[in-house]
Amino acid sequence: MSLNKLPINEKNAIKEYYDSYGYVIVENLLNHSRIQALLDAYEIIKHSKSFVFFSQDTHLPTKPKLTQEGFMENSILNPASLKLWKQFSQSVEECLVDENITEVLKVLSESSSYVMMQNMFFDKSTGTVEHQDHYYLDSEPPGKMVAAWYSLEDIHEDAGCFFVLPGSHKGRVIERKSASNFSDHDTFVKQINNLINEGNYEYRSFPLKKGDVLFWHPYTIHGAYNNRDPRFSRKSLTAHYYPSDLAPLYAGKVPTHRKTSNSNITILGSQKECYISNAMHYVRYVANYIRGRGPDYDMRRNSYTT
Ligand SMILES: O=C(O)CCC(=O)C(=O)O
Ligand SMILES: [Fe+2]
Repeated sequence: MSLNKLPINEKNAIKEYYDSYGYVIVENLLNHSRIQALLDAYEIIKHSKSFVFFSQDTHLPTKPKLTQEGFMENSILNPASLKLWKQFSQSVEECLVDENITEVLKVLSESSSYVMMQNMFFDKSTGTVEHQDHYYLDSEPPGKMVAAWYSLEDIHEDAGCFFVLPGSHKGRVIERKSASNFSDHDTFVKQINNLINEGNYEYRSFPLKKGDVLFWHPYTIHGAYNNRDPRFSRKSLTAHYYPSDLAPLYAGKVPTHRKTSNSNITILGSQKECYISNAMHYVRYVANYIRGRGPDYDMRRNSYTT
């Protein structure tokens, strides 16, 4: 099937497609020089012996482990908050607050300013299990968050493509049972599988081109395939934004924000909180090493197949 990609000036078509299918691809949205600045900064940190980050796929503080081909095995949670790695975090942030992004967000959720609540960086596919983002994070009231998947290179179809299940945003939504922990995550994965079987949804996967951005709804079921050929990386960013007149779902206290170069986007968490959380990755890395502690949950599909 050919991919239905829309140019940024087709605003009505972008909104209609998103509302109908629960996702939309806007082609060539992200500036290639911003991508290059990020990839240059990444090449430096991935070889650094002192780089510790929180791995999004295994939910553990981790050091870079590279494949034979030189790609990092784990995805990075909140790369834009790694303030101890300034060049890298700043270049991630510049991609995620690009003015073209707010142009599309405005069309999709009819607000003029946004808060970015989470972001991720992938070098290769970690084979993300099927899920709805709403279980982990959303706006309050729910359903107004918009997620974005940024292609940082031309993605090969064997690279472990990102996929969505079109129309699944109109079906049932699975809630997290406890606001404060993810203890029912295994049940959630099973419930999502049941929804997929009941709804008989199609899987639509995306070998996107560098600079393309895919936006999706917090109720849309999505995930990523495992890599099928180790020669192919799948360099990508993702971020989740909610309209700034709303609150984040499950927020225990009034959240702090930091400003960005785009006056219409702030990011959850102050500069000081970023430094503290970055330093805590080192503390937890050492503590986990000593105590042999495991993760609270895991996002890799391989962890759920028997
Ligand atoms: O790119 C992936 O593998 C998954 C990303 C994702 O699920 C997200 O950002 O919400
Ligand atoms: Fe997701």
